[in-house]
Amino acid sequence: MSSSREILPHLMAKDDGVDNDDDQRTGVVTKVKPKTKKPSLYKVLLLNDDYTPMEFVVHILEQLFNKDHSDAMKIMLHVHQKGVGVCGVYTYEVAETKVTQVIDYSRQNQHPLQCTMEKD
Ligand code: TYC
Repeated sequence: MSSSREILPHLMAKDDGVDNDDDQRTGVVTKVKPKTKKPSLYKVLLLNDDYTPMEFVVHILEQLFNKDHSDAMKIMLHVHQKGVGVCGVYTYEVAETKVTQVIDYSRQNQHPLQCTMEKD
């Protein structure tokens, strides 16, 4: 005698990772682990120097890090006074892209501004 499991497998519950104990025929146990690991995050850091104009740093924070003018000013002044500051936190590849964009854009404009990233 066939069970509905064999005749209508497409109507049976999907495997949602929970072991429903419905493997009685073979004794095989299947347990699928939902894979939802959160990605590591990285801080993008701006470094102070004596030559890059303050307005240029503010411009970078507004254009590349989507800061409003007030936040951009605060971050720029923090870096100016402390030597280093966080301009954003991103996944690895996004952080890497931001660092490259800051350095490339700064060099195109003959400024020595430095930018780096570190694990959050
Ligand atoms: N120290 C620079 C100046 O006095 C301004 C500056 C701020 C430069 C932040 C870099 O990441 C920086 N013109």
